[in-house]
Amino acid sequence: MKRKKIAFITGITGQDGSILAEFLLNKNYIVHGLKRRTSTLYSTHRLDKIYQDKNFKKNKTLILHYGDVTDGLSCSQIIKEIMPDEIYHLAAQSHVAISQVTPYYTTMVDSIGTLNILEVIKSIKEKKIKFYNAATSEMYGTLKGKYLNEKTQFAPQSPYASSKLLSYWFTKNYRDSYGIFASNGILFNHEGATRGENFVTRKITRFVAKYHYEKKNILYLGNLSARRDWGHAPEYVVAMWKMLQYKKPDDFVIATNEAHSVREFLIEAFKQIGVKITFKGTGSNEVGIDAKTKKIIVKSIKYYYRPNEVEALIGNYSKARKLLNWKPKMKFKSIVKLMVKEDLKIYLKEKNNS
Ligand code: NAP
Ligand code: G4F
Repeated sequence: MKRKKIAFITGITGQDGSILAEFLLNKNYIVHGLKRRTSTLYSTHRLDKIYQDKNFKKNKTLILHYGDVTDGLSCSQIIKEIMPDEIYHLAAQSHVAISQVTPYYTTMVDSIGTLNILEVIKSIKEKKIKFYNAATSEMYGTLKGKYLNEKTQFAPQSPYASSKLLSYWFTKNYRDSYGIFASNGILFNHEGATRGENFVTRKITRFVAKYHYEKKNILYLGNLSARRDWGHAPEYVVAMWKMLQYKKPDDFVIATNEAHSVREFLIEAFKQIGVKITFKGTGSNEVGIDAKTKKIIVKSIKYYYRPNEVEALIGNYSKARKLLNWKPKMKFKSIVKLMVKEDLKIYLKEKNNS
């Protein structure tokens, strides 16, 4: 019988890590994940779906290990114990605005965390462990009238983006200097039903679900004109896996070649509950109005504006299409629809449990 491949995922409790774990288990991998100690037991809620699957106990192996990517010693002990074939390094302080108030911490996790894992891989001589690094489109900074690809120059505009750029370079340097199979996935924004609640898409879809049932409150946001290339997260984890199955390590942009504004996201999300939203004003004075009731339901406020905001990002995924045979499937409107639909269900579930 063929030996099962072993994967180790840092950031397994996050949006991408939990989706990737499910994908790899379905591909018959043994999956190990790194989880942080928290004061509640519920940091693993995104993995519940896997544990609740009735085939899980029979056929699947998912093992979680306590640790932290800033603690090189614990990472080393775990990796040497499990000796994975592939490491998917997704752990990060992944919120751009929060990186602006925690720049040191963000750098320790997002840059030094990556270095810690690469050092362990370098020290292991008896196995060639493949490494995936979660790089990001934020490394480019504001788009200057072009579709961004692997050759575009980076110009990071936040501590998050700068620390991810260092992590990108560590990955490339360890590949070029030590022959490690280390690839960077330069992923553009990707969303889904389990997206963190303080990213703009999920913040909107959670509010819309609540508004549908309660018909009250105002959603406070920042820059409604910001444009992002939003894809569907489950498709993006497939790209991560494809990068590590490719014949050689390399760097790949994963995107949709399309961008939409936060305002367009709002219009589409409210449409799902039969609400037409119109806008008045500009910048941090802009408001969104329920066209039927004439009530203000969205307000742009300075508090959520970022210093040195990345105004727009659009990716060009041609290299991934050509070399990995990867392309995005779900379009913007379907992503919004899916997220609102799931949040309507979640609203009712939370209501019934309270
Ligand atoms: P996420 O939902 O914020 O998940 C981040 C994960 O990292 C969580 O499991 C978190 O654990 C873990 N983590 C944070 N600090 C850690 C530490 N010091 N040690 C160990 N684990 C730690 O992020 P995501 O959206 O899944 O994104 C996955 C990765 O891709 C991140 O590196 C992100 O920067 C990058 N990325 C994301 C996107 C996107 O649009 N989603 C685009 C480009 C790049 P807790 O659950 O305990 O907090
Ligand atoms: O949803 P966001 O916070 O995502 P952002 O900053 O683009 O970062 C995400 O995507 C990156 C890939 O490009 C990842 F690397 C990163 O880890 C993360 O997953 O904000 C999107 C846009 C921004 O321009 C922001 O200024 O929405 C704007 N925005 C407007 N009002 C808001 C809000 N963002 C948030 N989080 N909250 C608001 O109230």
